[in-house]
Amino acid sequence: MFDKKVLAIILGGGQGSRLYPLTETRSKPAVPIAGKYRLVDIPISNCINSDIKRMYVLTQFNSASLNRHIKNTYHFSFFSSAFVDVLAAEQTPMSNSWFQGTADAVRQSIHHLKQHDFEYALILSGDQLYQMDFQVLINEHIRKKADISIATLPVNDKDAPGFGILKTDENGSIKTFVEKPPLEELAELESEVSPAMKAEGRKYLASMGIYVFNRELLFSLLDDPNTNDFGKEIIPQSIENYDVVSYPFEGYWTDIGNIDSFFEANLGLTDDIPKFDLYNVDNKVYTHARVLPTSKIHGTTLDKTVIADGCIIHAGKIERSVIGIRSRIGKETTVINTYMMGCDYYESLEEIEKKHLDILLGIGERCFIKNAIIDKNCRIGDDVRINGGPHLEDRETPEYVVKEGIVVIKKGAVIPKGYVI
Ligand code: ADQ
Ligand code: ADP
Repeated sequence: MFDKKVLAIILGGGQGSRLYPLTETRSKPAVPIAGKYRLVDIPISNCINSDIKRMYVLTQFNSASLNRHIKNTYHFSFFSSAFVDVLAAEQTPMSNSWFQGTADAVRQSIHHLKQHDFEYALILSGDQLYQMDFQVLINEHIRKKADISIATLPVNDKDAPGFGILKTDENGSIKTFVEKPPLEELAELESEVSPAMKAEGRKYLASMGIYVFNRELLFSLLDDPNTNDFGKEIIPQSIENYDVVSYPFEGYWTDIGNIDSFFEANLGLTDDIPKFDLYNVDNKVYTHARVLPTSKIHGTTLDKTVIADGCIIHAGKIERSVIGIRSRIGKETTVINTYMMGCDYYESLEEIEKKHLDILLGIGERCFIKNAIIDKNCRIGDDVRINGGPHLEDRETPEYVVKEGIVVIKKGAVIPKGYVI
């Protein structure tokens, strides 16, 4: 059984350019995180844990890996009407353009949404790391008889210009909403926040991009073809005419829409007590259940490191790193501050011999890898040195990209023996 009042719509990504090159060959929801999951597993798991089991994932780019992941992972009973479906930007007789923004993405999928019975549309972003019980949000929306509810979180002045910032009246109704305000407008947007938040300098209420809309209101707002974006148009216009209510949230929440925040969110999982709890049995994060062997580690000093299943590791030292499924790391190699996504498959000895492969999948021997993201299926030869950090300038080659000091090795790249970055 599940909540039949709610239909979830997960905004899976626009161009995905901020996560490039991780989105070069796959859509954003399919980007691997935390060694064994994909980005889309986070909002989907939050929905499942909240008894919401009808979900559409809207994406601009219909990658094979996203479809395979969803198809292989989320099986609901044959007799249930629960589903997770991917809706990719498609050309229909009504429209020949791609999604122009978040609201336009929902508008272009409206014929799919209208086929379902539901009272509330729960609209979620696909690139955030958090755990939230959406039932509490929906119940508050109903209790307050709101037209639209927005989950909100206090942020500091450094982060505020990146969000929709709002102010409420004493009942929590939103009276002011400015999408991405410039620094000089911030003074007028301060809110009363809890003493704990104030002490951290988090005095602006930010929209988390998590919305509840009453069904008919959503459809009527989308009737106006000039409203392409929730943050830029729909929400600022709606606060004039409808009761738009803030749902305050103070748990861990982070946007993982760019390389830097994606990197830190992954490495944050290696902290003693990570802010994002993957070990909570009441709030499981679901993903593809693979039948992989346990990981085998030989002669390696491990510190603050998370290692997924199916790895074969002979490294000398691994520190503050996340090592993904089926990773292979050779002898005397050092890996520091690195997210290695792992591999989709193993290479058999026959294959290696037949194809005369001299650089194998994974990381070779005597390498030094620091401040890097290594996408899936990479081959890094022996004696390679990758030393990421602020001393490196942003640049791109066919094999890798440097963004804000983080070296991102592209999916399937081959880094020759002895190469230095
Ligand atoms: P942003 O995150 O800047 O601000 P946006 O880039 O439009 O907004 O993305 C919202 C979500 O929708 C992301 O998950 C994105 O990948 C996805 N998305 C964007 N365009 C899409 C498209 N055409 N098709 C499918 N998915 C698409 C928004 C709000 C702010 C709020 C922040 C919170 O506008 O008010 O503060 O989210 O992160
Ligand atoms: P996982 O959920 O385990 O990451 P995926 O659904 O991404 O798995 O599938 C792994 C992909 O790798 C599959 O499409 C599989 O066909 C592919 N694959 C398996 N063996 C090989 C190989 N030898 N060469 C290239 N791709 C392979």
